[in-house]
Parts: sequence; C-alpha cells; structure tokens
Amino acid sequence: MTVKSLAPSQEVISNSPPRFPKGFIWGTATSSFQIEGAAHEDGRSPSIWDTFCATEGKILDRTNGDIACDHYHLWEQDLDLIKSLGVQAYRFSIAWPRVIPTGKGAVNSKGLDFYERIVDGLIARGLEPHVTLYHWDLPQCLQDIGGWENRDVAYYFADYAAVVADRLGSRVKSYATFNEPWCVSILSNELGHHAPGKFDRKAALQVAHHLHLAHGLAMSRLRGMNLTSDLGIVLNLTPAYAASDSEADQHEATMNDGRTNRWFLDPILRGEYPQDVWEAYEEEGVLPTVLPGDLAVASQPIDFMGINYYTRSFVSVDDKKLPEGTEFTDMGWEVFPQGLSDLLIRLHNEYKLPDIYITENGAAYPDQMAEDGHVHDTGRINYLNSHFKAAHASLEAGVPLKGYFVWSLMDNFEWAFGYSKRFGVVYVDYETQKRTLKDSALWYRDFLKEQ
Ligand code: IFM
Repeated sequence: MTVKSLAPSQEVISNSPPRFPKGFIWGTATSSFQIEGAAHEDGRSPSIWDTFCATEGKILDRTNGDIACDHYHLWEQDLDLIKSLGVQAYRFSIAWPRVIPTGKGAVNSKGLDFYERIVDGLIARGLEPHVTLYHWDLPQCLQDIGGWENRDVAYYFADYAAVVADRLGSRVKSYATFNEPWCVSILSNELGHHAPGKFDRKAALQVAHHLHLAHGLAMSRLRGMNLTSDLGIVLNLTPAYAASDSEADQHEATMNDGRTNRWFLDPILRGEYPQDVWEAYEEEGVLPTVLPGDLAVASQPIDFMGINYYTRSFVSVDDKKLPEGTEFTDMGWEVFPQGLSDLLIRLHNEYKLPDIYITENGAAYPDQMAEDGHVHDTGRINYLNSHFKAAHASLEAGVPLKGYFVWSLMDNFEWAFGYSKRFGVVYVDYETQKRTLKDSALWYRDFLKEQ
C-alpha cells in the first residue's frame, strides 16, 4: 500500500457519530493476565508471564500480575460496570493455567467455575460472552518443554480448548482460539519483548506455524462438539505504508506487510504461506518445519475473524520521518484511523472473508484523575470517534463488519510496560482498586444510546 495522505486525522469530537446497522455488536475487551490477579489462588499454576515479570529488566515498572485489577474477586462489580456502559458484549480470555494447571491432563474445576460465573453473570445481565482461549498466559510447565516450539503443545491446546468448551458450551457467543499470533510468535520469540523473551527468528517462525496448527486442531475439536457458538481467531494487523514511491520503500513495505500480516492471514484464509516471504525466509535459512496436511488443518472454515487495529507501520529504507504534527498515543503509536478503513477494504478485496469483528481498538493516554473527580481523556474520545468513523466507512464499502470491541474496559497490566500505560475507558486506582468511568466511557455510553 502507498500512503494516500500523510496527514493524521485532526477531527474534533463530533456530536453526530455515524449510525451503524441494526444488530451491530458493541463491546469492550480485556484479557485474563492483564486484569485478574489472584495469581496463586484456587489452583492456578504459574504462566510464562509470571516468570517473565520475575525476570530483572523485563517489565518497565518492575510490576507483575499478582493483583492486577483484582478482577478475580471484583468480577461482579466489573460486570455491572460493563452493563452500565450500554454495550451488548464483553470479550475476555481464559487462563489456561487456571483450567489445566499442569498444561495437559488433570482439569482444575475451580478454574472453570470462575469462568462459568463470568459467563452466567454476563448472560444474567443481558450481555454476550465472547471468549478468547489464549491471550498469552501459557502454563510455565509447557514452556519448560519448549513452549509453542514444541509441536505437542498444539495438541495440548486443542485438548484444553475442548475442556473449556465442554464446560461453558454454547452459552458463549464466540470462541476465538488465539489472540494476536504475531505477538505470541514474533514479538515474544524473535524480538524478545514479551514472554518467553527469546531472540531467535527461526524459533519464532516455528512458534507461528504451531499456532496455525493449534488453531486448526482446536477448530476441529470445537466443531465436533456441535456448539452454536461462532468459532474463529483474532489477528493483530498493522498495515504497512511506504514512505515514498521509491521502489526500495515500496518493496520494503510489501515485505513488512508479508511478515506482519500475510504470514498470519494466508495460512488461515488460504491454506498457504505467502510466497515472497517464504522465499526470503528460505534464503535466510529460518523456515519452520511444516508437515504435510498442516496447512489444510489450519485453513478450515472459520465463522469470524477478529482484527485488532491500533496503528500502521510507516516504512522506509532510509529512515524517512512522519511529518511534523503527526499525533501519537502514549505508546508512541501514530494515530491513523484511515489505516483501519484501508485495511478492512483491502482484506475484503483480497480475501474471501468470514464475518469480521474489530476485537480490539483503543489508545493509551497518560490519564490522570482531575480535582473534579473526573478523567478528562479527550485524546481517547477523539481516537475512538475517528476510528468508529473509519469502521463505518468500511461498512459502506461492503466489508462484512459485524461488531467492535473497545480496548480496554479498564486500565490494566500493559505487558512489558506494566501499569505505566492506561488503555481503559475506566480508570483504575491501583491502590484502592476503585474504578471511575473516564470521560471516554461516558462518551461511549452516549454514543451507544444513539445507535
Ligand atoms: O494490551 C494489549 C492486548 O493485550 C493485546 N493487544 C494490544 C493491547 C495494547 O497493547
């Protein structure tokens, strides 16, 4: 893709947000390790993130997930909070180390009880439960046998998925196998930013392949259970824009897109790896072992694909910079709503898509509680407003977009950044665990009233 306009959106808050089609699902999202806490309760075993947090130098503020938002104990008030926003749906993840503390084998019913309370609590409040089976908290005992580099773990994942679905069943509106396989593989095993913190491209590509396989194996298992729930996967996609028309920048953007996006889209939606990137990795000697039939397993039909969109990549071979005045969030990520509509429309044109959900979109800002007791997070309101509009534009272009989950319900443990980045529409005071609706939550609620 080439840049059409380098200027970031400067839109101000609009009182007339677009109307989405009837039946469009609005929600918020979280994940287990980021909010639950209760790290040592009811039989949960350590995950790779507990280990990573305990490793010097890995987490910016040297914190961990031991308490987080204490959602494990405060879940009832948190479900009330979700309801108060006026959303229809809540996306959350299940912690494998709570459900099968030894990674494979014995099931810990107390772990499943917790998630059953959440599911029933949501349904009792008229909210749809959307479950992600893996949002990064692999049982440490499985990392000890090689983690996702070990092909066996893909089969253990399918067993775990079946255990969860056997208990929660069709009460769950959708099951996503994985959240963000790029992060689980590349960010965690090649770039070392996330657990388990490796710097090994070949290992990362093997992990990515085993995630594709594990996704497919879990899909077959869940399909065989005759659930009425929708089944799918969630990818983080970051469209690459060449900084100029030069052949070198264009080529770099294509390869960036291939390594970040197509390496994850194509096995699932087409049953093949992208040829250009495959050849580049082959030349480098880092190709994963792919057994006959793996890609057929990975590419069986899915009911939906979740897309997590935050920003774009601006790609140049000689370090060209974005123009002055470009807006960034507290993560240093460019605010680029056009990237969302471009991405969705491009996917619609290039792939045969299942239903699409934006399963994450949102922004971190350095929010503070003001003296008036409110959190005036105008930046986040503008961010969401502009991205909602971009999503709406994609609908008008025919993209089968069915829903949108704002990341995140509340401030939480932002991985390697600890608690230093706030993504929530709800502010969390970590000393008292008091939750306060930020202005963006009130804006979201009002927006939903108009839908
Ligand atoms: O907090 C994360 C989430 O766990 C996965 N997607 C991106 C978010 C913001 O970094």
